[in-house]
Amino acid sequence: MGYRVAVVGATGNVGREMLNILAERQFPADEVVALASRRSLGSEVSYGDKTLTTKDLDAFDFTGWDIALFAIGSDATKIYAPKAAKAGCIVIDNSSLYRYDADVPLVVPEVNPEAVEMVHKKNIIANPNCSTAQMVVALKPLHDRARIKRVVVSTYQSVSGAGKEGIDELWDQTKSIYNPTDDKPAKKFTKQIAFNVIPHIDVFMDSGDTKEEWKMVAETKKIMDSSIKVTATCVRVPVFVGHSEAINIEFEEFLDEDEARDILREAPGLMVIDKRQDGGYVTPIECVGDFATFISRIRQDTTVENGINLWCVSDNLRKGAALNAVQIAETLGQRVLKKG
Ligand code: 11C
Repeated sequence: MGYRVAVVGATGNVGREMLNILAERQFPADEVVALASRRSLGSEVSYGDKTLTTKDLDAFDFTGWDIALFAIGSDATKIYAPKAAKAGCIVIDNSSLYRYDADVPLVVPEVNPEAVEMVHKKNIIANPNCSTAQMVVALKPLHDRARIKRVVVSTYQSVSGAGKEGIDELWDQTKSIYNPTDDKPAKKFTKQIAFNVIPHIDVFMDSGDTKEEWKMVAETKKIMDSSIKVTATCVRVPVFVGHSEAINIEFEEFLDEDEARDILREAPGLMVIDKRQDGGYVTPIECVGDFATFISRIRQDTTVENGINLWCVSDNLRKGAALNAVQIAETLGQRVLKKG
């Protein structure tokens, strides 16, 4: 006997990827339902070789459903996630609403799979922000070996992190550059994104950091180790899919670059492509549609006592969102629900 799974927000970029990944990974589902707001009601979405017609989230009764993968904004999640959880359906939530709640585990299965076992406190598990998820997969095996003291990360984040409107804005502005009569002013982003970069993701906080930068700090501490210091600069770049990160890591113990490369090669969820030659590294366009987080440019940072630099790239709609959510569902099945 398998699981009954609801995908909430099934017509969005992340919801569609959740359905693709459930099918690709042959998640043991007896039944899958696609739920959406009334606005997208009746839309068709693919689930493997099947087509599902979306049902009305507002009228849906979660009783008897095992798992709901939520990919709607925090405001709607606030209404529907407690309803599902109360009905006995475990919510795996991609929004930021519950991530910092002490009674809600924040899980990246390669890093802290055991955290799913505290799901029963609220029947909710949170999925981290995309930029955090790929980073902690890379940091964890290195931390286990040499204890990380401090991380300095600069991100290069694709427009799909800002949803369909972000994708459309990059596309429209890029086309309009060649047709000056068809001006496309910035709407979703605060400045022109085509042929530009914008050092601003999410809202500004009193500290001067943006919320995206704050999330990388808070989530890394919750998922991995509260003693790790993280400082981040998050930048939007004109790339459709795939977030990249330049990560500088300081350890308590010395870690040689070759040993770091060997550790990363063996670690779950990672693929090391690191040849010190033209093109011997991964760029975002090459990681689209993949499950792995790619690591390149591993090298010693000799300006500090025990430092390593690396380059980390992943599909933000997959490891950064839908894949991690499905992996949480798999982990939940193995460790908690144990059906079949
Ligand atoms: C971005 N990382 O690239 C964001 C999107 O907290 O889940 C995901 C925001 C979140 O804009």
